[in-house]
Amino acid sequence: MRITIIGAGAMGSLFGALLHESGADVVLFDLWQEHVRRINQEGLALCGPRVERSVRVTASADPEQIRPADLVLVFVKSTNTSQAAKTAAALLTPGGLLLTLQNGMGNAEALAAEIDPEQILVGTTAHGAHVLGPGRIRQAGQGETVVGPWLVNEKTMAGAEEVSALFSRAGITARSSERVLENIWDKLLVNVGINALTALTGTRNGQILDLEVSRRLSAAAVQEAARLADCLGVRLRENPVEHVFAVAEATAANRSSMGQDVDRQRKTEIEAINGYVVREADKIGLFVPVNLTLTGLIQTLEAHYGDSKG
Ligand code: KPL
Repeated sequence: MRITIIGAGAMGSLFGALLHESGADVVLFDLWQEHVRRINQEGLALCGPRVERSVRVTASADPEQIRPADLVLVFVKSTNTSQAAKTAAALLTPGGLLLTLQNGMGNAEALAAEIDPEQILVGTTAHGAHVLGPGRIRQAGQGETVVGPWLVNEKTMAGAEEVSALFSRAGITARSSERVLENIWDKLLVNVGINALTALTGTRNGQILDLEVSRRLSAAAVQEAARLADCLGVRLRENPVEHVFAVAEATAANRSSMGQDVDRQRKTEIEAINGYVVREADKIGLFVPVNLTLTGLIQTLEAHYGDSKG
C-alpha cells in the first residue's frame, strides 16, 4: 500500500517509520527542508528508551514529486489543516482514504472542504513522540490509536477497519470504532485541561498536579468542556477530570505541544482546543469563563510574541 504522511513532525515521522518498517511504501511530506534532507541522506533516527535505529524511509518537501497514495495521514498542526487539505486532495488516489489524527476540533470539517467526506477517517492517538532535531525523533511512550469514519456507513467503517488492521500489523496498537467522535472529545478534554495552563505557566504536564490551585484550574476548564459535551449530547468517559490528571501524571515530564509552541513563539492550537469550547458554548448560551480566560491569555501572548519586554 502506498502511504503519504503530510506533516512529518514527531508523530508523523513515528507513524511513517513504523509503517515503512512493516512493508508499506511510505513518503513523509514536510516543508522543513533540513529534516527532509537528513532523512533522505542518513535515514530517520528513531530513538527509544534504550535503543536507537535508523529507518530508511523516503521524505520530500515537494508535493509535485510525490505519487498519489491509497492512504494519506494528516499530522500537521490544526492551524495548517486547510492548507494540508489542498495538498491532500492532490496526493490522494480517487478511492483513497485520508486519516487525521491531529489534536483539537474542526480538522475533519477543514479537510472536507477539499476531500469527499466518505474518504475521511478521523481518530486519536495516545502515542507520544517529540522531535530531537532534524532527522531525529524520540518515541516517548505508547498508547492506543482509535480510528473511525467521519461519515458512518458500511463502506466507510470497512475503511476504518482496514486502516486499524494496517496499524496493528505495524506494531501500533489500534482499533476501529464508529463512535470515534467520543474518543476525540475525550482527547479534547485532555488538551483543554493541560495545554493552555502549562503553556501559560512555563510548566511541564505533571506540574499541574503539584499545586491545589493548578489542579482546580485544570479541573474547572475540563468540567466546563464536559458540560458542553453533555449539552451537545456527546457521551464522554466517566470521570473526565480524573482521566486528565492521569494523563498529566503519565506524561509528567512532557512539555505540552502548546507549551512547546509558546516557547518557540509559534502560533498555537488554542482555537481548536479551548477556543473551540468557547465558540461552541457561545452558540448555545453556555458560559465557560475558565476556557474564555485561557483562550484570551494565549491569544494575547501570541499577539505580543517578539515585543520587547523593556
Ligand atoms: O496531547 C498532548 C499535547 O501536548 O498536545 C498531551 C496529551 C497533553 C501530551 O503532552
